[in-house]
Amino acid sequence: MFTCTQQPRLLAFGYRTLVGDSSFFLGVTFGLLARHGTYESDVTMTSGPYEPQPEDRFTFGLWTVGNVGRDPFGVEVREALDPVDIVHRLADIGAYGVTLHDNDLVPADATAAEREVLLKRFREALDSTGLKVPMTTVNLFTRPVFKEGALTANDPDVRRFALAKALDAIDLGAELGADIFVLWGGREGTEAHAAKPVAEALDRYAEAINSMTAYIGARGYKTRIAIEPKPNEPRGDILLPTVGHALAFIESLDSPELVGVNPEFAHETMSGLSFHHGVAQALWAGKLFHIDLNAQRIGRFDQDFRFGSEEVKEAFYLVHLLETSGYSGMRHFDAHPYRTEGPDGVWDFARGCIRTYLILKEKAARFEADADIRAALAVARVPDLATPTTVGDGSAEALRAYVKTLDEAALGRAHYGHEQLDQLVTELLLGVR
Ligand code: GLT
Ligand code: MN
Ligand code: MN
Repeated sequence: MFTCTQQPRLLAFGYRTLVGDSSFFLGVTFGLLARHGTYESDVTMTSGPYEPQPEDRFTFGLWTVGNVGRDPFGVEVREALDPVDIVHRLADIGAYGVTLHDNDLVPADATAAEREVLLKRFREALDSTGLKVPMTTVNLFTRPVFKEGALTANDPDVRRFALAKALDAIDLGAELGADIFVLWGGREGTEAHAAKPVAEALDRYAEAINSMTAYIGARGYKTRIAIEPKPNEPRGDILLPTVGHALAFIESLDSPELVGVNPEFAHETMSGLSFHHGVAQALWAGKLFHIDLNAQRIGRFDQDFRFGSEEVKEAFYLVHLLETSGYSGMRHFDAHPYRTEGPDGVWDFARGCIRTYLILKEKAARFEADADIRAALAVARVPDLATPTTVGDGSAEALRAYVKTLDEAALGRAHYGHEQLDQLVTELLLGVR
């Protein structure tokens, strides 16, 4: 049983932000304060192999555990949480850090003085818990001004407004020590296709990101930008819909080295794609700057479920990939508790994300150590994939001469043992190996 006692704290003013389908509202009036907040967290830390360590790099967005359960058909079902409380509760469950949109912490209409008060009390919570802010992002989707687009809106004034907001958010991230700035273009798209010529919109998207990287350079920040692809929702179609689209787009930018991707499990799965394939290609390109972990079934709305709660085999391959590839970035959960949950369920959800990751990490280690699986991998000729294809001096002639010695029919009769290999993986995941 862990008990966390918080210091009395000052909430500077009524504080509302809207993030996608989440809403944080702390109804405390400016100057009023007086909440002697003491809470007893009922977090029971699991002893055993599934306890997070700082080096596991588990992070959560303020908008994830803070999600109040609103959906397109129903209102909030949970009380909004104070970001300071979230920091303490995340520390209790062993998270490494917390992430945020600009307006999760600082309401858009806050004065400079109010911004400072909010930042100060948030920083105090970070200092007292040791939690880090490795990533921040910008909300370019909630407010009416962005209904036709933000960085790719047809109206240049809307684009200017969005770009200035993004630059302010980059400043906020730098102040909090974040070195990753996520750009999720939820409103960059259209329903009425005649209204959005894609090539021009991509020109404007590139122009905006070039302005951001120029700004980062001019300010001397260590910030790198991570584009988060999504195929649809809230727009009918969103620009840069998949990891592949984003990777190709990045190469057209002025400073491609400063821009990578933030793939999300749910978003690639919505497109019917294998998430771990997309992540593997991002790693291969040196572009996996950050990752959003959650769960999703193909063909559904963006479900943002607890990590590993759906598509568990895909989740396993993803964890195996991250743990064997040398990826040293954050394991960021961008998921929501089910709408059925009250305050305690939120933390069951958060602990579940971490626990499932660690269980799958253990499965990944077992996969590596399992002699039968190693033998099956050899039958599948996996080690031979590392052998270069070219032969001799690499010329076409050397290749043709070599191929003359081959027996095509024999190659066509080869046995790869995929059924056995996949059954072994399935049994590993089902807990009988
Ligand atoms: C929003 C979206 C997420 C993005 C967040 C970053 S906002 O909640 O659904 O996938 O990662 O802007
Ligand atoms: Mn996301
Ligand atoms: Mn999502």
